Amino acid sequence: MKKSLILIAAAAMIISACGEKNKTADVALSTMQCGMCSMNIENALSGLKGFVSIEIDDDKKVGKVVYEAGVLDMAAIEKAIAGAGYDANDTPANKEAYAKLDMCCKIPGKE
Ligand SMILES: [Cu+2]
Repeated sequence: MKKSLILIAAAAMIISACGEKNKTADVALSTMQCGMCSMNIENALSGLKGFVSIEIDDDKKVGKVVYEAGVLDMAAIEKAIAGAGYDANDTPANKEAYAKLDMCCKIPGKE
């Protein structure tokens, strides 16, 4: 009896630890234009320590990002996306990175 209680407690600890570890957040990607932008953004994040995944809705221009809390935070995620040439929430795109984007990835009418 005592043994099974300990096992249950251990399992509960493992489950809650997993739940705490990964955080999911939406990031507004208002300046992205096409599927290539999604790839650029994914590439920019893939090198970050603590990055788990991002699921980008091209139509809504929103990314659902999963990351390890305590290792990575939203500020670093926004900075990496901005560094790839895209606005991320309220963090504006890096101008030099934006200038290097392919034409299809630029905002129509904005060089
Ligand atoms: Cu694009």
